[in-house]
Amino acid sequence: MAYQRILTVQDISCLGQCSITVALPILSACGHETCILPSAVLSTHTGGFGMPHIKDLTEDFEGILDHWQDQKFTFDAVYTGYLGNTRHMDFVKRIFDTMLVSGGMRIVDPAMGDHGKLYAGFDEKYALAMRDLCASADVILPNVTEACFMTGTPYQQKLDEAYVSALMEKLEKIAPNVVLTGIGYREDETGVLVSQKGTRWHYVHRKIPKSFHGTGDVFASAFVGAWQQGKSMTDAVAIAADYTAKCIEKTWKEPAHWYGVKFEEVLPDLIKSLFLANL
Ligand code: PXL
Repeated sequence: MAYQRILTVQDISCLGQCSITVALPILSACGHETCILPSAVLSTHTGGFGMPHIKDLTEDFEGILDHWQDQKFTFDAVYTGYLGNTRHMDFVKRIFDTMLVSGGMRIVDPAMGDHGKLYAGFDEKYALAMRDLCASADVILPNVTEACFMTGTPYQQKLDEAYVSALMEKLEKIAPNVVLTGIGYREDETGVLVSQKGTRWHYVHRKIPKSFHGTGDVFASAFVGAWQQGKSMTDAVAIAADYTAKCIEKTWKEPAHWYGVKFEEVLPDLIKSLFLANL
């Protein structure tokens, strides 16, 4: 088992099953030491609870990073999600440049939008700064909305292969490995289109006709956990996509649980697919 020290940089949404409250348990379940750098503390995520209380933590980054550098801490991988403002990105670049072991992985989920729109509080300037951060990553995990904002592509809800291929071509110019989520060409299908150093493949799975906040974080965390566990990128994508689909299946028939997915009850399945199945 590959026990890795992974740093994840994203917000703490106190309630809402996204960002750090998802990444930490999933990475731990995947068998990794997980360190956190919270970009902000929000009473909830920004997707439907009204205006959350927000405590931005940018001012604390300098002191935290200085202490870590003083202690000579290093990480095997750094995985970023929802950040909140462009100043966080400069700190993330500093971490990429100074705190990764040799050969350590820089993984950026440009979490900033969905369904053709940016999340509340983000604008096109933020999206372009995120493109810049993605350009310093080894792997990026955008959905179609994020890919469109970073590449100046008009958003299209109904996808076809020509549109997706052109979008992927633009993303391949940003980062060497691209994991583009939410790609399906039929009503009942969705999937992940991957470009690993220019070699593309499409992992297709069943689409459940309901979407939830935080599923991008569930997928990205499981992908990072599996990939850092030594799985190939193909297997890590399949494991993460299957796990995310199971989380949605657990949740989608419960209208009261609209704000996130019940990822906890299917953690044993994720652990089995990592350590027991011969994938
Ligand atoms: O990646 C989802 C997410 C994370 N953090 C915050 C959010 C959202 C989605 O809305 O608002 C604060």
